[in-house]
Amino acid sequence: MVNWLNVWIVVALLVPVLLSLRNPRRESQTKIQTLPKPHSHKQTQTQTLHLPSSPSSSPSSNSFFNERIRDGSNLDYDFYRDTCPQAEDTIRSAVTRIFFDRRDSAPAILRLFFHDCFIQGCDASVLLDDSNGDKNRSIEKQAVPNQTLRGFDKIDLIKEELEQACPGVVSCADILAIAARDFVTLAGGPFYPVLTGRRDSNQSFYEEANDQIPRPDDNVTRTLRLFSLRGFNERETVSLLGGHNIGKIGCEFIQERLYNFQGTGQADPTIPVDFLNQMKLNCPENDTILEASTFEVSKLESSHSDIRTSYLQALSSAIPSGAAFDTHYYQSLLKGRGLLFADQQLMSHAKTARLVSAYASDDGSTFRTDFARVMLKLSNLDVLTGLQGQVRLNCSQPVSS
Ligand code: HEM
Ligand SMILES: *[C@@H]1O[C@H](CO)[C@@H](O)[C@H](O)[C@H]1NC(C)=O
Ligand SMILES: *[C@@H]1O[C@H](CO)[C@@H](O)[C@H](O)[C@H]1NC(C)=O
Ligand SMILES: *[C@@H]1O[C@H](CO)[C@@H](O)[C@H](O)[C@H]1NC(C)=O
Ligand SMILES: *[C@@H]1O[C@H](CO)[C@@H](O)[C@H](O)[C@H]1NC(C)=O
Ligand SMILES: *[C@@H]1O[C@H](CO)[C@@H](O)[C@H](O)[C@H]1NC(C)=O
Ligand SMILES: CC(=O)N[C@H]1CO[C@H](CO)[C@@H](O)[C@@H]1O
Repeated sequence: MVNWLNVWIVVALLVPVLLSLRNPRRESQTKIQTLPKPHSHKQTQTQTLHLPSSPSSSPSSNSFFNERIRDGSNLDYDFYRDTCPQAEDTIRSAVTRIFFDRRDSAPAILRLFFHDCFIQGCDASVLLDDSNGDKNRSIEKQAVPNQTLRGFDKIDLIKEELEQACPGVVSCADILAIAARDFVTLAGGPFYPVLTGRRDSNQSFYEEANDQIPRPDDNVTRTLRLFSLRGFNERETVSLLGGHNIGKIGCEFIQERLYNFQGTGQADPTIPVDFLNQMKLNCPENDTILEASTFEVSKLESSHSDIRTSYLQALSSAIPSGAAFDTHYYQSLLKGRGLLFADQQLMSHAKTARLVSAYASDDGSTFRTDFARVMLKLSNLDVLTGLQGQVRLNCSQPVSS
């Protein structure tokens, strides 16, 4: 009884916060409803949350138990307090150990988490190695914009530790959500609370990932549209892209921008000359093509990461300290020095450009506050809870029913 009381106190405290994080603009609400996803009617559930002020009225709704809930109001504070009280500590110490061994794990896991939540919600679908036991079907992690995702082994490592401590209890989706938060914090980013109780999907979503993961050559219109379909407004989108403060970008993602922009055979004319030369030096022409053909020949001994040797370090990662999560991403955009076309596009739309300037113009506190809020919102996106989904034993395999 006491536990349930606690749960409702926490829910009562959190619902107003969560509602305040919701996009108040009607525009994206209507866009959400046109989302061509099989579960699109779940949005009505989210909208009804506006009306009742008492949190206890939402679980009484029928669809509560069947639909993914967009705003995470069905998640719980410290969900594992009885079933695996050490879960969050275990994750934090594993993440800390991994981070000090491989600092580049932080951007890898942050990106993995973004890709997971963006496609059918934070349900660990991106971690699956097959789709419903059908190894012939393509899976999310093979979808084109996904191809260079890394860090799966780190999540497996953490999962193994938790399986030893509390077998079959902690979902891969929760592990990924908490690990992403802990990595962000270690990398110098802001701390934000992560609720728990996510369940894992039993399937992977290849077509959706191919279609809906933003692409590096997307214009700002498409980028904003993809994010608004998930309830993120312009401000939230611009702050979320601040994830590009850390990590590295494979040259293949900017080849076309440097050498054959929109089929012109030329570089993107908006890139400042000195920056263009610097990027070309890091990413020589035809590099990936050459490597790709080598790949065909030496497929057997060459693992995927060996093929892609040329990386352009995001300009931050030269700074080894925790200072990477500052405003340099936005300052680069102001100077026309964004790495991806999609990054720089934020400057070509009045509203997003204003936001970039705003983030770049103080000590970073506006960005950090917004980034914490938007990560909290991302973490709650379309989660499965209760009897939905499952808890995987191995993050790359669904539990067969
Ligand atoms: C318009 C939206 C976005 C596009 C087009 C995009 C695209 C990309 C691309 C092409 C890479 C390079 C991957 C590689 O070379 O292996 C990358 C890296 C990365 N992205 Fe994004 N991304 C977007 C939004 C986001 C968001 C919202 C986040 C997180 C909040 C994020 C986090 C990262 C991180 C941390 C990396 C570095 C990964 C690493 O070092 O392994 N991205 N992104
Ligand atoms: C996968 O494809 C192979 C050959 O294309 C076929 O023999 C096998 O039965 C398929 N497996 C499944 C699970 O569909
Ligand atoms: C996967 O879950 C969905 C509902 O979430 C269910 O309809 C389907 O039968 C499940 N598939 C398998 C193979 O368990
Ligand atoms: C942006 O890209 C979409 C397709 O991805 C295209 O339909 C649209 O015309 C583009 N908008 C601009 C302003 O280039
Ligand atoms: C790159 O490839 C294109 C087309 O194959 C070719 O025309 C060009 O000369 C190559 N550039 C370099 C630097 O090798
Ligand atoms: C999890 O499943 C993968 C196959 O998808 C397998 O390679 C791996 O060894 C399994 N991990 C554990 C801990 O059993
Ligand atoms: C990084 C990567 O694999 N890029 C590929 C994206 O998809 C297009 C079209 O399918 C390929 O041409 C790229 O090589």
